[in-house]
Amino acid sequence: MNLDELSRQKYGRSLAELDDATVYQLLMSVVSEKSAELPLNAGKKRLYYISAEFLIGKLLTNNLINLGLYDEAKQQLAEAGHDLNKVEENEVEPSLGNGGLGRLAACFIDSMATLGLPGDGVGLNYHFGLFHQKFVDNQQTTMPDGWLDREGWLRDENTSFTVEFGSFSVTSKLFSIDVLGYERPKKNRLRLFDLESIDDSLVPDNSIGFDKTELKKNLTLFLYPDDSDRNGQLLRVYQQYFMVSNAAQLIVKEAISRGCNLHDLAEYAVIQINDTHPTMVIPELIRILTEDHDIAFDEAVSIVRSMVAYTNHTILAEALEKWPLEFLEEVSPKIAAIIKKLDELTRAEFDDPAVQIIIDGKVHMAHLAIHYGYSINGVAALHTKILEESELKPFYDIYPEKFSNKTNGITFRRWLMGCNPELAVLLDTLLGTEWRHTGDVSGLLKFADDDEVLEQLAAIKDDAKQVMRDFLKFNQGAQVLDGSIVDVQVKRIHEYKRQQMLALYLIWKYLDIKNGNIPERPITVIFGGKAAPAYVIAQDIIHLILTLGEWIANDPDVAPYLQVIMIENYNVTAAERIIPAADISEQISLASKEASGTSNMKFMLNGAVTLCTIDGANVEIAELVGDDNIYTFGASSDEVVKLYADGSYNAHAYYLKPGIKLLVDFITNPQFMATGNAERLQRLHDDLTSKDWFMALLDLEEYIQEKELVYSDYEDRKLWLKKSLVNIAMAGKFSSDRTIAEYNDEIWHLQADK
Ligand code: GLS
Repeated sequence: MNLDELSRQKYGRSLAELDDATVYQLLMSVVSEKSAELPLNAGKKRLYYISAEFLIGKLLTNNLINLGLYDEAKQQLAEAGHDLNKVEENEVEPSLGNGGLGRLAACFIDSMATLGLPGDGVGLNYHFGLFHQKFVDNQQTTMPDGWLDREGWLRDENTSFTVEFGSFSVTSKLFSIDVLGYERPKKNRLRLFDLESIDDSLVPDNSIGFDKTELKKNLTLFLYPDDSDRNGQLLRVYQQYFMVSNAAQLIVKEAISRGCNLHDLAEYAVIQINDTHPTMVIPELIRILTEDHDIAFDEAVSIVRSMVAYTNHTILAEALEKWPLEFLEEVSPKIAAIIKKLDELTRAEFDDPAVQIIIDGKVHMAHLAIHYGYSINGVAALHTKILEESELKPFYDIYPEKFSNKTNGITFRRWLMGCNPELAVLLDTLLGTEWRHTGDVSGLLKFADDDEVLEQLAAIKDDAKQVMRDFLKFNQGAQVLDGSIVDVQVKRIHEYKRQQMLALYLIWKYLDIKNGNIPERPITVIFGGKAAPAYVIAQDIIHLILTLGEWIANDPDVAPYLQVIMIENYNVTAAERIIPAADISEQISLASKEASGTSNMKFMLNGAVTLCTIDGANVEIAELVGDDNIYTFGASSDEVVKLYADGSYNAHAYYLKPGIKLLVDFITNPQFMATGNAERLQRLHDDLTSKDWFMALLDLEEYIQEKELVYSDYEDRKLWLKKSLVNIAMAGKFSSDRTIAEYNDEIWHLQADK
């Protein structure tokens, strides 16, 4: 690849003469052409990973890495005076996901391609994504995220299917994005279904409101459209059926083209459903086999049952979907009829009311997936244990052999090689380049007492902090304090993740500094994340954080030592700039509630030290790094489960503790309130003092203590750098290549292509 020559051919100018936007176009066309030439991973059996979300992030750097062109491109650009990071600013990030669930799907398709496993991601091509977050008056506002206009990776597959709903039908249109494996000669795809009759003009420029009843025009406008009313809920069911009907038709068509007679469909295809959103693929496949291919109902059920596997990603009731049967009857009477038949079959077999599919007129999607799939897995050891022993115990008692754990992972291509190239190069120097293929970075451990290596790690962290500073400055004009410790909590805003607990700590710290206790060094606390538009308290939490940030910035006694930055529109791109710079990784969910978490893994791999509750994959991180290299606090998952079971948590009693009351009441202190939105702050205060469903006050005192310990340990430079090194060295387990190899060995049984 000679970029200068290509530039001259294409634009009649040298590479040095191009502006960054044109350099981006040039690189993008080089990468697209190379990937278009790659054949697909082939094999008799293919995997279809169906997911409502794929949070894939920008693709240029990732694809350059996977094609083995990254170093070359970077060097040629540098010689011509260009910086790849700057060039990349011209790429728009696809808006196809929300949080960890969607990012996991993206890591998984990357790992599938890297392992040469024949399989594709299948989802929807949302025109305006989730939403674009903007802060106005210290509050979240939501705008359509019109990413498609400037996107260049989508390819039209010239494939369409008809999807029949109860009272009308629509035609789909299939697009795909190439998914490249790391230094692999073959590829997979992300297949994204769109709607022929989609109408972007339903969406105004500056709002995410639109006519939810115009189904022929709106099905692929937004991911997770507001479902606080009936029309919104119905729309979600329409979307889901649209997604899985297309997926099922695609699967059957492709299997037939590879020689399948449909009686043997399970030898040709396996489906992993990512959470419950794609569950209707089960009745839809049964429908296609019986209605279009004359296969008897019982046989169709047993075929489908041997090819669908389900991953559970949460125990939060709100996310375990239960749709009123009448909705399904409206969306697709045929699917509703099949679900009723399946429900009768399980009723005949099992007496326990808790395991039925239709309960009080509602269809429990997870129950459908467990009965009529062959595998169910949780996403971290603790989460799977909770599923087996409590949340899904009645199912585990029936089908113990269907249950397994698959601890999540992250792709090291994006979360190390791409976002932290300096660290990757240091690992190459110390360990050789094998780790790039195996994910095994444990060899680093032997340098734990090597001062030179520790100083190299420190220098890499400093450089990453500079990249972060530039990003925050460019993105939102934020000025990070010089020489500060960087303490980060980035993830969807949700009460169970307890951003409000970190906010209460910040109030404590603010008051402590006001009392004259000046920290050893400045502290920068960074938040990032979106709140669902219908989730009022989550938006109140954002408001508290932003108001607090402003309050502190305006107080000259405190501002030099403490700052709070909330990243606007947190996304994959922001994560890539922030995570390598972090010193402290905040993983402070209420124990039992975070199924796994994956930012914990990304931070660890980039040398941050974790401050956490014993929840999700934190448990496995703690086991790997040992007590000296992690900070844990708070009630255990068993204790929390018990508090919920006996209803004995009393938020008000905790609030009345003097040390806590002072902090919580700060939220409604008249001067503070006057700088923000009184209604929001009052509501949050009331919630914390009377309900506090996710028990932020329960762990607050211990959290404050542990944070102080973390900050003081940070001052022991050598000790801290060693902790950081151990974290990097032990992160190998969390490569998504390991996770996907486990899925394949234990669930999918695909033959890897050469
Ligand atoms: C989630 C969980 O909340 C995360 O803990 C988990 O890491 C992720 C991927 O398994 O799935 N479940 C969910 O509904 N959204 C998530 O991010």
